[in-house]
Amino acid sequence: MERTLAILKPDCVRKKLVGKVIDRILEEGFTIIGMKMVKLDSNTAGAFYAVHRERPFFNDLVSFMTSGSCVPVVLEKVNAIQDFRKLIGATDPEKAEEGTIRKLYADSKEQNIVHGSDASETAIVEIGFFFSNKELVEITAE
Ligand code: 3AN
Repeated sequence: MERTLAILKPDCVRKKLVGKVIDRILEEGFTIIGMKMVKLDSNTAGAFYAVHRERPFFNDLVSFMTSGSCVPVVLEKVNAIQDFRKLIGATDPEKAEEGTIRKLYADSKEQNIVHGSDASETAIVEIGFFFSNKELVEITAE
C-alpha cells in the first residue's frame, strides 16, 4: 500500500469543486486517511514549493496558494503516487489527457485545481507538512 498527498488548491475550493473532485478520487479506488482545510501563509506555501524557488513563476504560485483555503488530503492505494498523477493529468490542463481532473476543471498551469506528490520521498515529506501521524487513520482490513 502506498500513500500520496493531494492538495485541492484554492481554485478548487473557490469553484465549489471539492465535492466533485473528492467523489472522483474515491471512485478511482483511493482511500482517504487524512483530510483538513487550511489557509496557507506565504512562508508555508514557499517552503512547500521550495524546489521551485528560483523559477519565474514562484512568487505568483505562492500568491495563488495563499489566496484562499486549500484542502490537503492523504490518500492510500496500491501504486497511489503514480495512479494519482495519472488521474490529475499534466501540469498544463491543455496538455492533460481527456477525462483527467485538470483537463476537466483547471484553467491554467498555475491554477490547476489539484496537487499530487511526484515520488515516494516527496510524498513522505509533503504528508508530514500537513499531518501528524496521529491525524492519519489506520486502515484495517474490513
Ligand atoms: P505538478 O503539480 O504537475 O507536479 P510541478 O511540480 O512542476 O507540477 O509544479 C508545481 C506547481 O507549480 C504546479 N502545480 C503549478 O501550480 C505551478 N507551475 C508549474 N509550472 C508552471 C508554469 N510554467 N507557470 C505557472 N505555474 C507553474
